[in-house]
Amino acid sequence: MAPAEKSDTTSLGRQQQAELPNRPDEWKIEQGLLGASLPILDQSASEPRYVKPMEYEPFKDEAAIDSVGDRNKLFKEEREGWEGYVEWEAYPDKKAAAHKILESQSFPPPPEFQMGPIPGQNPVLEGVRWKQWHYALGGPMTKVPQISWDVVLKEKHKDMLHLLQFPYNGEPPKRLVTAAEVTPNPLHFVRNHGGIPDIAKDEYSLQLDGLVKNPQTFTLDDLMDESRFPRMEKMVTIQCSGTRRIEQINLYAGEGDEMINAPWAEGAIGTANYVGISLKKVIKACGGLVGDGKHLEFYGADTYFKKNNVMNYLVSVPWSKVKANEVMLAWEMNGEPLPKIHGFPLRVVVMGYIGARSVKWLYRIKAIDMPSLAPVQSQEYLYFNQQVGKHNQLMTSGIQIQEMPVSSAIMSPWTKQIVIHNGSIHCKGWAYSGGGRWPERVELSADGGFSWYAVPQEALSHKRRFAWRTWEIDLPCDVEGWVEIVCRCWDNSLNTQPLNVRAAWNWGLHVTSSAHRISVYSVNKKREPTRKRLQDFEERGVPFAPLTVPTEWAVQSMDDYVKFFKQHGPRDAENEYDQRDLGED
Ligand SMILES: Nc1nc2c(c(=O)[nH]1)N[C@H]1C(S)=C(S)[C@@H](COP(=O)(O)O)O[C@H]1N2
Ligand SMILES: [Mo]
Repeated sequence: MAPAEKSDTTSLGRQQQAELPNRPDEWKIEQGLLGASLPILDQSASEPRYVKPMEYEPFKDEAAIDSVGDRNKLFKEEREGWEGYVEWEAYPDKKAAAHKILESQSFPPPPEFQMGPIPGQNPVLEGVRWKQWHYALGGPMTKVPQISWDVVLKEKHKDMLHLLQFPYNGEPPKRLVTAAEVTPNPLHFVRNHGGIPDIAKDEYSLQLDGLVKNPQTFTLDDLMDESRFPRMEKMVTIQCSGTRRIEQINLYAGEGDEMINAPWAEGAIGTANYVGISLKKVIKACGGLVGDGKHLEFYGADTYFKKNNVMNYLVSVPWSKVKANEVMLAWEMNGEPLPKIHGFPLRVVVMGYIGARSVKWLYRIKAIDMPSLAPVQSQEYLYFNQQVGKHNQLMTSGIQIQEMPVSSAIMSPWTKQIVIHNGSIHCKGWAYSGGGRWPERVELSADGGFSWYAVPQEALSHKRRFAWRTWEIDLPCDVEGWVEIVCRCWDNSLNTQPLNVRAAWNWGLHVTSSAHRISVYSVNKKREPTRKRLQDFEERGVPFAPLTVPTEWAVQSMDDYVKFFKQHGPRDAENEYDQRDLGED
């Protein structure tokens, strides 16, 4: 166990409080720009008290760590040809050894990027703790962070925004999110909770057991045998429940996943054509479910860390979803074998559900009688009531997120952008609804959500169950200056989006389904005076930006100024009768 944090609290009399010295960044702290450095103000006792934030104290019990034995043997890779795959679920003793190693030392705390500044670099965050967890376990785990990053560099587009280097989390930049209706593989977002296993296709097999009549093991060739399992090809949108989380973070900090939550923008969503088979057929090939079999638990070969425990990535979906042929085992993505980073050689694609259920590097499916008890299902991806937070977060007070609600986002223009236009602002984006529902209408507002224009049908991409629709619109905007552009979607069940982030805000920072809002500085050239002014800037060779730098030359002559007041009367109103008429007193 880590040593208990020193109780770092100070009880202060009123006089003492007033005499506390300033810090160099006092102004920023006072203004909430460095919330993480702000001491907690405890007013619950008779005298107020400050509680300082936790401080990191490195410690390491070498003897305890050494006592677990040779890590190369203990954590050796489970199967020939499966690099980076350590089986944890079948070996409680191995889990206990890993737990002992992790508990016998401390690791750096997660960086505070929500209530403090977010680094301006790519990768944005490094994932120091996960790297150190892997190095601490030792054996084959040591090489996993480097191998995973090499895969990123090889398989992903050079312009990906790497939100977290390890485990890798990345999304395409806005200009590329909806550049095509089908996301090219190198641009599809990636959400990993651990390293990327490297599995040889010929050594691959999938175990199917638990509450099925005839447990079986299938090779990839078995699964690809069309005489046994009919092929399925489907365009599917996978959306991470963390999509657009940055809007919630910008409003209020929260916890997100226990694994540091990636500050996702609008790119944690992607659409691809998958080829594979329906899991239902594979369950049938095993003689169907028996007993209380109701859920299918998927096992991913990567290693997942949670509260000093080590495990494989496990989640489950209900049989009803499988029975509807909405759960696919896929080996092909957009005409290519699955990229390593997306789960090669086989992944689950659960249509219309949160991305977390679409398990990559699938090696086992177990039929069970209730939703998986594994932490990803029971402790993560919960949608809490807003009063649930750090101190009162019960697993059972959150809704386990499955079907994604209706949502949408504007990819162009960008928030805070100055847009010069001819009376309408061209906007682009995506809209999506989970659970097999689809966007029926996408609407935009240029006045903060008071009046709405519908995207014309011909400017929306094709309508499908389980896929997004991309859209474009010329949004009428006569107004100049700051305007708030808002986007919302109505799905085929006429569900729509809450209008502000607060309405959807939750401690886990999941499912930012509120209408997407951006502020844009509108310069409408259709107005003649504006057109002339801009022409003036151009002729003088002076750029319009930066917006906040005053114009160097007068836009109005002094003659015109005087003329105006002559014509319209002076600035101050005169009394109806002259004061002097009242006399002195
Ligand atoms: N084995 C495994 N499967 C996984 C994950 C993971 O970390 N490990 N992440 C899940 C989450 S949270 C999401 S959103 C999707 C993302 O799929 P992608 O990386 O192919 O875009 O994968 C899911 N499947
Ligand atoms: Mo996710």
